[in-house]
Formats: sequence, C-alpha cells, structure tokens
Amino acid sequence: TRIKSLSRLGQLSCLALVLLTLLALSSWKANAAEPLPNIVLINADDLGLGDVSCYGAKALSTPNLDRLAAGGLRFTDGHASAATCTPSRYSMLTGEYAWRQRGREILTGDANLIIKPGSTTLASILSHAGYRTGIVGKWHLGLGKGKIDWNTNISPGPLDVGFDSQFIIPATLDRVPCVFLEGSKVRNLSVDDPIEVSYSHRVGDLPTGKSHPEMLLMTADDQHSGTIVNGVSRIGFMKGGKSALWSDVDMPDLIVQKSVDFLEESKGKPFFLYLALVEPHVPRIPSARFAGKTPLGPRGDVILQLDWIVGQVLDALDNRGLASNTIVIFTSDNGPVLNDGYGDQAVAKNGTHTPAGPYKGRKYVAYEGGTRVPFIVRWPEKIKPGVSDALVCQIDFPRTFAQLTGQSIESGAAPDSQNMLAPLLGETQQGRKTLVEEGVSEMGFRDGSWKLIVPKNPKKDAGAPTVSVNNSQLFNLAEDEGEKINLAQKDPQRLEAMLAQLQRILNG
Ligand code: NG6
Ligand code: CA
Repeated sequence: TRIKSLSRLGQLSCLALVLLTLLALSSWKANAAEPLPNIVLINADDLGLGDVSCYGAKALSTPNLDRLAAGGLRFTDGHASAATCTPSRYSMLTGEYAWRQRGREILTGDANLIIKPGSTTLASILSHAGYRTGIVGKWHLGLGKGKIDWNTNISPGPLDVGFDSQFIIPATLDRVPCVFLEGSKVRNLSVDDPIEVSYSHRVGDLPTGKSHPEMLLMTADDQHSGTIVNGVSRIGFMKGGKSALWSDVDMPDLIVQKSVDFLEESKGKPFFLYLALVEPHVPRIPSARFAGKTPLGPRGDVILQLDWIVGQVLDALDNRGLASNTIVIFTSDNGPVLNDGYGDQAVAKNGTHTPAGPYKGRKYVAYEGGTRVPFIVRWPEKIKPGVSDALVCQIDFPRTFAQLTGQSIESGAAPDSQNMLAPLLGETQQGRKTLVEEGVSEMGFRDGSWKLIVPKNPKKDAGAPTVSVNNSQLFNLAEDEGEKINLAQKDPQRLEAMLAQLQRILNG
C-alpha cells in the first residue's frame, strides 16, 4: 500500500505540474496577445456639451469629435466633478473630491502644487503599470513650494506626481507667466532676461491693460487688465522672459507637435498622454486657419481649432497603426461660459446656439450645465460604438484604470474614485449611483436622476464645506432635464433624504 500511495502521490504531483504549466502558459499567452492599451486623455477647457455637433450643436461642426464618437461610446451623462478648472482637474488626477480641503479653488498662476509629491494619481498608477506617462497642455494645479523662481528648475510639479515628461502652460491662458515649461524649466528663456511674476502688484514696466488700453486687441475687465502679452492683457503681472513668451496663434500647432513627439518617443512601451487643451477658454485668439470660420466669433473659431487638434492626434494614431489598441477619451474640465472677462463678442454672436445643450447653467454653477460635459470613450478593439446614458465622472479614472491595468491602490488614496470600467467599456448602462457636483457657491448632488442643489456656507476652516439647507432646490431630471421645476416643497421627504445623504458624503 505504501508503494501504491507513493505512486498515487507521483501521479497527483505530475497532474499538478501539468496543470500549473498549462496555467502559466495560458496567462503568458493572454498577456502576449493582449498588450496594455495606450491611453490618450484629452481634456478641453470650458467646452460645453452643446458646443459639439455630435451632441447637437448646429451653429458649428466638429467633424473630428464626431468621428471619435462614431467609433466609440458617447456618454450623455458624463461629468467633471466641479464646475471650474482646478478642482475638476485635481479630482480627475487624484480620485479625491477637491472640496474635501480648502485651497483647491481656482489657482493663481504663481500658486504652489496642491497634489502631494509622491502621492497616488492617475499618472502614478499607470506609471507603476509600466506606462510612459506625459502631459501636454494646461496644468493649473500649482507648481513649486514657496515663492517660485521662474528662472531655474521649477519643482515639484507634474514630474513629481507620476508624469515622466511635461510640456505645460503653468495655469491658464489668461494668467501670467505666458510661457511653457518643458521638463521643469521655462522653455526658450534667456539668462539675461529673467522672469518675475506677481499677482499683487505691477512688476517691471511692460504695458498693462490699464496703462495702455489703446494697445489691446480686445477689451478686458479689471481683473484681466494686467500685463499685455501678444496684444492681450492677462490676469497678473510679469516682467522679463521676452524670448520665452508663448505665441497664442501658433499654440495649436505646437501642442500637436509636442503630442505627436510624445507618441513617437514612447515606442516599445504603452503610453498615457494627458492632453490638456486650452480651447475655448479666454482669451480666445484663433490661429489664422480658423479665424472667422464660424458665425459664433472667436469662441466658435477656437472650438474648430480644438476639433482640428483632436483630428491631428487621431490621424497620428492611425498613421502609426496605434488606433485600434489605444483608448481615446475626450472630455472637458467644466461647462461652457460666454463672457469670461474679455470683449470677444461671444455673447453678441451667440445667436440661438446653446453651449450647454439642453441643460441649465454653465461654468461656475452646480446646475447640470456646470459639470455635464462632452464625454466620449473610444477603444476600437474593445468598445462597441454607441451611446450610453450611464452616470459617469472623471473622478473615477484612477480606480477604473487601476482595474484595467491590474494595479492596486494603497489604502486612503483615491477615496472618491469608483471602478467604472464596465460602463466605460459599454458592458453596462449602470454607472454611478450618486455624484457630488461642486459649484463655486453651491453643491449639487445627484442620486440617480434626482438632483439636489444646496448653497455653500462661507468657509470657516480648512475642511469640507458646510451647506445651508434652507434654500435647497430639488429636480427630477428624468422629467425635467432643464432643472426648471423645483420640487423641494412638493417632495420634502426626498429632499430630507438626499440632504442627509449629501451631508454624510461631505462629512465622510
Ligand atoms: C476666474 C476668471 C476667469 C477664468 C477663471 C478660471 C475673473 C473675473 N475671472 O476667476 O476669467 O480665468 O477664473 O477658469 O478673474 S478655469 O477654467 O481655469 O477654472
Ligand atoms: Ca476650465
């Protein structure tokens, strides 16, 4: 019997060995057959859902976005997590609601980095998964520590929170310094013309919008009447850096070039490109190719320009045979705005155009128009083209892409991010159940198709905002997508329940 059981053991271990080998072979096969997809995340600046023709725009046409949507999934209920740039971008990269701490509101151009160096971000997750990660375009999450010296290495910045390469504008198009950072240095800066920046007082003797209004290409409000760069006054003051100043009209070509360079340099590795476009944020200064091409004035023209950039990037993927295994996401950091400080005819020429589509509100506010934005996901190898009504949000990218690339997230990181891989791939129309939508002065809260809006109280401490329940509004988007009928009085029970739910998340 001893011999019998020994040989039985031998048989069993033989079987186990065969099974293990098979398993190893099959998983090796799966990996070899399915290399990780490249990811290109394109984020527009202040583009409304109604500004895009595949979402219904009639006054202009966006053929490249339409082509992207035709090959992918177009979401009708896709959101930024805030109605302004800094908090929206913060949440998208970190997976944490920006309002959980003070200091993540719209930043000046000389503000410090608000993401902790070394912390978990969408970029660091993908970097761990073996991706080459790069950012091209608008950053607006702060740089450095303490007073920034623009004439030396500027860090920490994107390179300290997961990106391998950066070509960025530090804040916004309307804020100084109007220069690019390539690597951690100002691009094309000459040592004998150092840059100085101030957001409190005029530095140097460059003309400003206030001192030289006759030099301006377009009028500006007080806030945008600082240093004049390329004929347009900006927020804040700068001196020096003449050779480093960006050219507004050449920017689209440069952004395309830097994006394509990044794809080229990533050969042999999957890549993650975060392409943060500056259109159609103010000041709207289209390149000659697009000026005057829409009836909407410069705002419409720069939307064409944005669409062209997207087309160039899609072509670059096609030409390199990369399109089929590249996920391209197109979205916007917040809803649209017409007048944002410059006399650029955006209001006068708008006509019947509805930049936020059928939704109420715009940039800054917690109505749907503030955060419900274009949201398109294309992955030819995996996603069946179509339209999805799932509630999805950019804040979910960290956990979703961690899931896709087999990464785990350390405890405490990306606390508000949810794995939305199934809805993003179109495997289900069931997305998030709830979502907080941050406006400047209100908090919006979605529970399915129900929507609550509550004014924020003035901030007392560094933590999450408190809300003032007395002026709450309640809408049923299933019957009233335009948030016209306030049901707060009619349905006090639901109102109470949603308020309690929101409070729990705010305090969580
Ligand atoms: C506001 C600016 C606006 C724009 C915005 C930031 C004024 C009066 N308005 O404070 O022009 O720059 O900040 O836009 O200064 S965002 O898309 O980056 O959030
Ligand atoms: Ca924005």
